[in-house]
Formats: sequence, structure tokens, C-alpha cells
Amino acid sequence: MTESTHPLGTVPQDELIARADADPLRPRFHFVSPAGWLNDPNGVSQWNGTYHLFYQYNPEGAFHHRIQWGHATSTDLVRWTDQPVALEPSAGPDADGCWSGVLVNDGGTPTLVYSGRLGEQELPCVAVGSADLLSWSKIPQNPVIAAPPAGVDITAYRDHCVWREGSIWRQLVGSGIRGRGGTAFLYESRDLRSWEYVGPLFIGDASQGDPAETDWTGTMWECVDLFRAGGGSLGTVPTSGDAPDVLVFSAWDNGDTRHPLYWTGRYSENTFEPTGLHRLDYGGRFFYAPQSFQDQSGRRIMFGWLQEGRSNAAMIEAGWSGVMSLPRVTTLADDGSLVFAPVPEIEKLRRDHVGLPVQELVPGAPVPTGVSGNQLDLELDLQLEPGAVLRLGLLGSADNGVSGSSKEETVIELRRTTEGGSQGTLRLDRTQSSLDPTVDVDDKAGPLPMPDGRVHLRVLVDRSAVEIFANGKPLTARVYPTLAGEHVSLTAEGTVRLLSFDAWTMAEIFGEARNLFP
Ligand code: DQQ
Repeated sequence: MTESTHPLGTVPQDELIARADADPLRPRFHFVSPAGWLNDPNGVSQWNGTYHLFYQYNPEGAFHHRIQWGHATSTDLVRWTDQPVALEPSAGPDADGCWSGVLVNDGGTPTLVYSGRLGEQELPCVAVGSADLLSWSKIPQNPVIAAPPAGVDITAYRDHCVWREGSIWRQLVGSGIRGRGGTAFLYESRDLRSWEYVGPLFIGDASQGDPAETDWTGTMWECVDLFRAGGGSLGTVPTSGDAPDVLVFSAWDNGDTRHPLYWTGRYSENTFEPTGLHRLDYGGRFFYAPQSFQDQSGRRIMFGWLQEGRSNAAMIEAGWSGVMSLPRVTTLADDGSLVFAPVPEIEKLRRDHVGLPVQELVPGAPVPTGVSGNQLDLELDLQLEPGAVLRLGLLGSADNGVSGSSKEETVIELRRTTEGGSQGTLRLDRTQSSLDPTVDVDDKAGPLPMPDGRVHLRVLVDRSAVEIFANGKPLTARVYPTLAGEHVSLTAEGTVRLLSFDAWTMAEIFGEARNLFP
């Protein structure tokens, strides 16, 4: 038995696993690492039919240190099989960590492009895989780019998006230019090993907007991800109408992981011409560092990292940290923005259906839903008249859920503007979600288009993880109830019609004991 030697957590391996397993707040149908620390999704892909999810992993304990690439595979995007660690630091340019990156298919050879960390610097590195993607060899030429672009004062430099155009590979590396804003540097290569710097694809302006705002673009862009919405290949003339190109990034500032955003626009030649900036998830840092891929059926599927909202000490005590989002399919909405939904495969975990009849909710009178649980999939269709508000309470600790005396409750609020029209707000009120005064309970909210007051609401609750999709707009967050509450309540202000209500308990995805080093 080995022990962690890091001062943050000297915990024997089996103790780490036991602690993680015993935590009632650990999700049961989201992917989590066997124990220890998990952050960004990496190398997300489908290879010969099998889905691969690599992730930033520290099996030493629930803290970010000496990061390796954990690896899991799935045939259905629902249940995951742990695989051996794919990359771990070794003497050379990744001695202090194998940070985020991607998987590409180099003429049949699985190839990882990732950020090797040495000291305080990250540089692009490459590893090639066996045909089953289970063993990886770092190439001797690492780092494949020796330094960030000369003469540019950068804030940071890491993370990769790599794609092929004809016989040429192109790569973006996330960065920021001091005094200006976040950026993505563009490179070209014929062999993934020798790269030529082309220039910044696009430079953000950190002086625009209020740094406190949820759409501030930050001083550095982490985990840049460029793709064409609605399918189609980057760099070609779009065939499907005006399908925009999308540049996803995670806005970072001086060590602060702020929020995921995306630009829509057109990538052409060596530049990206933006047309719009959008928030990717209203939960901000709780859906961070997303990475996407196109699966073999043509769907654009995205994963993100659900960071914790509890203290470093609480994570270490719990023995685990970080949740992978459910895979979500992204499609293009009529207004040119993206909409998201969990992959339909997730529905196979549904058990014990509960439905409610169509009804107009009586204002102020909570509806007994008959639903309780902390692993739930809820699907509602609603119609709100102007000024109406619908509140869906989760993880409520009151006995009957109708007394209004819940000591803890996490509340999703849908609100239509008094003027009516198609505008409203989606809000997650976590202020009563936990009696623990140390956890993050900040409000999360964003604009919600609701044509004619109609809302399709999907909510996935998995203990401390909550993923909400309202008319395709996602809001993801973490909650840490202390009272083991499971009640689901429904209340309305003004006129709200419940057009459908379906609820299911969700089955667990990990049956057997897991190993820190599969
Ligand atoms: N996490 C990785 C970096 C990336 C950041 C390190 C985003 O590569 O920039 O674990 O969460």
C-alpha cells in the first residue's frame, strides 16, 4: 500500500477509496474518478465505436497536483469502464503534470496532443497510442513547440484544439496577451510533430465589460474548442445554410477559473471573425473547461467539469473532488446560439416513473408531487402567463414537502417577464440549499427565451450535482445538503399551466469496487 506524500493529503489509497465511497454527496450516475481529484475532460472521442473519456486526474488525493490522464471507456455514454492511466508525468517536459489536451486520429494511429507542465510552464507534447488506446508512448521530440510565440507577453499558454484540413494539421493553443485579453494561437503542421506558428486566431478584449460580469472574457482562454455548429468541416464553405463556427473557451484570470463562453462567427483562413459572444452554461465555473467531439452518428457531444463548491479541506476529507458532466448534445437554435440536452442514452437509467396530470397550478399552493429522491431525472412542460413564476424545489428536507418549512431546499425558478413576450429568466436559488455555512451558495441565473411562455424543463439531480436544461439553456451547479432531504416540490405565482410532468429515479452506473490505478 502506498501513501500520498503530498502535504495536503497523506491518505492511504484504500482509505481514499473508502472515504469517497462513503460520501452521500458523491454522484452515482455521473462519471467521477475512482477517488482523488478529477478536473477537465480530455481526449473525448469515439474510436471504432467505443467512447473514450480521458480526464485530469490526481489519484494521490482530492487536490490538484502532479496531474495524470485518467481514462474510461463506454459503449453507450452511460456506463463507464475504468482503464489504466493513459499519461503520467515523467522526466522531461511533463515532469510536473500532463495537463489538458485532445485525441486525434493520425492516419489510424491514436495520438494525444497535451500540455506538458514543467515548473510553472506548460508546452505542447504528443503521445501515440496502441490500437486499443490503452498504452501510450510519449514521442522523443517533446515538447513539439519549444516556447510560446516570441515577443508576445503572455499570461499563460496551454490546452489544445487540433483538427485536419486536407493534408495539414492545424492547432490552437489557449493563451492571453498581457494588457489585451484572451487568445488562441494558431499553428500548422504536416506530421503533428513539427509546428509552424501562424498567428493569433483572434484576440479578446479584457477591457471590455465588467470583470465581475458572467460574460467577461478574461485575461486568458483555457481549453479552446473550435468546431462548426451543425456538423461540417472547419475551413470548408458551409453547406448547411449559415451554420456558424463556434469557438468555445473557458475565461480565466490570474488563477481564477471564471466561466465557459463561446463566440459564434466564421473561421476562415487564419482568423476568426466573431458575430456574437454567449454564455455556455449559466452555472459559470460549475461547468468549466468543456471539450466536445463529433461522434460516429454525427452528433456534437460535450463534456464539462463540475467543480466543487466546498473548501479544499472538505474535499480532502471527502477523499474525492470533481464530477464529469453528463455528455450533452449541442445543436444550433434558430437565433444562432447553441442549445444543449443530455444524450438520450441517459434515459436507460430511468426507473420508477411518477407522472402528474395536466393542471393549472393554484398560485401559492404547493403541489404534492409524490416524488422524492436524490438521484432523479425530471422532465416538465410548462406554460407561464406574463409575470408568472414557477418554483421547482429539490433535495428538500421537510417531512411532507408542502409545509413550506423545509430547512434545506434547492430551488429552480422560471420567471416570465410581466410584459409577456418570449423573455424570461432561469435561476437556481441555492441560498437555502445547505446548512453548511462554508459552501458556495451564490445565485446562478441567465436569460431564458420562452416563446409564448412555454418552457421545456429537464433537471438531472445526482446528490451534489444538478444539471438543468430550460429550453436548451443549461445551468449546472453543485449543492451540499446536510439533512439528506429528498423532497421535490412545485409552487407557482401567477398563472402557470403544467402541461406534463414526468419523474424517474436514476440507477447507479458504478456497481463494483473501483481501483485508483485500474
Ligand atoms: N486545467 C488544466 C489546464 C487547463 C485547466 C490543468 C482548466 O490544462 O487550462 O489541470 O481547468
